[in-house]
Amino acid sequence: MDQNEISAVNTVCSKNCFATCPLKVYVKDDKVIKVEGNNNNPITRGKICAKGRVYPEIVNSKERILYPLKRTGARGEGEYENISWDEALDLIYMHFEKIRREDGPEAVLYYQGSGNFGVMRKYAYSFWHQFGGYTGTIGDLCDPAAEEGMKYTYGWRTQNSLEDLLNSKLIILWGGNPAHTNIHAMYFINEAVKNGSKLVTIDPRRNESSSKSTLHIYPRGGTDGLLAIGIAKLLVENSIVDNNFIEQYTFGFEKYKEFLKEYTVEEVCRLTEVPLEELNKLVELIKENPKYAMMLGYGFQRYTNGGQTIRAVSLLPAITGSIGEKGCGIYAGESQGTLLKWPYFPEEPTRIRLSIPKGRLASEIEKIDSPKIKAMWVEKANPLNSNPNVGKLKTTLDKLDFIVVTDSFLTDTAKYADLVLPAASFLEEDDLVAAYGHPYIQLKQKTVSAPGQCKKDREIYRLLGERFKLDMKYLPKDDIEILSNVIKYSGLNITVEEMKNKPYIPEDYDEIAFRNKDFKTSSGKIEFYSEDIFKDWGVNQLPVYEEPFESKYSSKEDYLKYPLQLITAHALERINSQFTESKKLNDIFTPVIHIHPEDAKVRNIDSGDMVKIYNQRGEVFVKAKIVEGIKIGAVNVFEGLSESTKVSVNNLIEDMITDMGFGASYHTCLVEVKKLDK
Ligand SMILES: Nc1nc2c(c(=O)[nH]1)N[C@H]1C(S)=C(S)[C@@H](COP(=O)(O)OP(=O)(O)OC[C@H]3O[C@@H](n4cnc5c(=O)[nH]c(N)nc54)[C@H](O)[C@@H]3O)O[C@H]1N2
Ligand SMILES: Nc1nc2c(c(=O)[nH]1)N[C@H]1C(S)=C(S)[C@@H](COP(=O)(O)OP(=O)(O)OC[C@H]3O[C@@H](n4cnc5c(=O)[nH]c(N)nc54)[C@H](O)[C@@H]3O)O[C@H]1N2
Ligand code: SF4
Ligand SMILES: [Mo]
Repeated sequence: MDQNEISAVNTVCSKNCFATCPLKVYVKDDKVIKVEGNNNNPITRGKICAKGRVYPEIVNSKERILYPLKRTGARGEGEYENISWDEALDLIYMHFEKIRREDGPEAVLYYQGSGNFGVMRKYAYSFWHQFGGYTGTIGDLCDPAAEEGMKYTYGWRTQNSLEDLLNSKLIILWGGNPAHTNIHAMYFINEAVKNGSKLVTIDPRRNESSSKSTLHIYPRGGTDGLLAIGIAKLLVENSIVDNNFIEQYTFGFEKYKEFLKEYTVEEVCRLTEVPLEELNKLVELIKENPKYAMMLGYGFQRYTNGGQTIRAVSLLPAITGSIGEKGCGIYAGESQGTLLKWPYFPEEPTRIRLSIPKGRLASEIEKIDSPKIKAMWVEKANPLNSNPNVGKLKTTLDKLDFIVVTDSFLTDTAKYADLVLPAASFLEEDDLVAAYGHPYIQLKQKTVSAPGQCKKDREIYRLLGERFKLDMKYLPKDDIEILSNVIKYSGLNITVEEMKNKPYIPEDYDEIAFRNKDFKTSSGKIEFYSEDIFKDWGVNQLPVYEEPFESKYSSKEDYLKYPLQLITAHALERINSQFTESKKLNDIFTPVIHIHPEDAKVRNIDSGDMVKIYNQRGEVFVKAKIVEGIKIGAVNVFEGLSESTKVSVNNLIEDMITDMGFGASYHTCLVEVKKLDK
């Protein structure tokens, strides 16, 4: 092809985002010049967000790391010299081999984040298994409390198709903000509302998805489990119950009914700070529409009680039999990733120590012994920005002998590394990506060559394997051959060639989740009462409410000093810590703290004032923005802002984990806010 011609390549956005949009990427002279949505997916309908459109700016950015970098300054300073790949591999070999010999392979912590999705992530284990072992993480920063909560209640996580929202007369959006985080779901919600559906939103913030809601409920953060108990009580007391459904398809309802008696509605209203009229309004709406759609976000499971909260909330539709039919059900994300099977695992060594919860990295690295962690490998992650308790994590990481980070940018974490390896971007590789917001599996096609000396993570592992004299030959060198084999091994009825133009949907995909009431719990039913949850996590079989670890009632002394509850919702212009390199996005997005007028007034704060947000763990400086639509006593700063913008909100958050799933409990956090002198 003529080098000056513009070509369009079909690929997919593989960032950690519900949407997983198919993209049309325009390329000229091996450079990405423009990105558009691809029309070939009925859910995404050719639409993409502003982040998708700034990819040319990101992948062509002057800030991209193009060579392996060896640290020359102190950790965190960002002083590096360029070195060759040969030197970089030698350095890794020298450190890792010594550690493996003297301390054992478990002295290396392997840390993989969610910066880029695709089945090729599994390639890493070809190296780590043959290395003889490692220490790995358990749980996740994201939503494992939701995953576990759903598992013990419904057996697994799935949802009706997004199109089916158009059949819902009532949609309850609970602790989610799809206008930012799941734009295609928001489209279907808006269409449903246009057609006359009612929308209820439940969030301590009147969030960006609430504008069309008929009812917005502002619970005190972390009390949603209790709120759900209150609603369940009112449903049961008013006989808004589908007894047939309950009898046939659920387990433990009688015990649950007894359990509801332990709570009074007055207590629910007092602790959740939701007025009884609002509870009644919601119950009235459910009475009118007992079959409704409930969309769960992740914001309300980022608390120490997150798993039980998800159980309490997700049980509500079961009470009115609102499961397994058109226009109803729970939207909790898809689990299509499990359909992609990786055929290339070398034999698993016995010395894999999976023991450090990602959400407690700061505290656990130091505690672990025999052997102690000496080195760390970080890929697709930015823990010094994304993980809780960043201040403590810095101190912890500073004690390690050797840190390797692979990334495209000199992130907060990369600045702590001894060696930074230049990663190819997602537009420079082939892969298969399963979405979690819709059921399609799509092909990510390489659109351009990786610039400079950048390499795909898997190429890095191949080189490393060869340097360690491991057997890397069993993995085909050609990525398309690997993907073809994944497709065959996973039993998908499609070829890589066909996927270039169309997304894949499994033949047995059903747009109605649980149509056959096939709940994969121990009892085969929806479990109001779960024996397994007690056995596996030591929590109550019933969704008992517990105050979050740090709150107005559970840590009264702290509350006197830090009386505001900090929420860190996800921003429209970011995917977690990513996209800070885009000037176009930075121009439209300034870090601020949202604060209620009454909370601002007593602190003498006006919109635009610089304020300090602080607590016992750290401090952060931002501008204030006074907003009516936030609960009194709660403040919000969007998460994921880079330290280079002087906002690292995770300085303020304790590295506590959730009641199940080893999740991070980001929203369990009290702070105070103070106006800064000009
Ligand atoms: N644009 C964009 N899209 C994204 C991401 C991103 O960073 N940016 N990240 C992706 C990832 S990794 C994830 S996990 C998802 C997250 O997707 P969402 O769950 O939709 O997003 P969050 O902002 O975490 O939380 C949603 C809402 O929960 C509210 N909330 C906080 N505490 C409580 C509470 O106690 N009760 C209730 N009822 N609500 C509460 C917050 O105010 C927020 O509006 O989005 C994905 N999509
Ligand atoms: N306060 C607060 N903090 C949060 C949250 C919150 O709600 N509140 N949400 C949390 C959630 S839900 C999540 S999922 C986490 C995510 O946190 P992380 O797992 O850290 O993910 P990202 O910030 O998306 O990306 C991390 C890095 O991956 C790099 N990267 C991208 N693609 C590649 C690649 O192909 N190879 C390599 N080697 N690197 C690549 C990016 O440049 C980026 O620096 O953040 C969490 N942090
Ligand atoms: S970030 Fe999300 S919404 Fe934006 S293009 Fe990527 S997948 Fe689509
Ligand atoms: Mo996430």
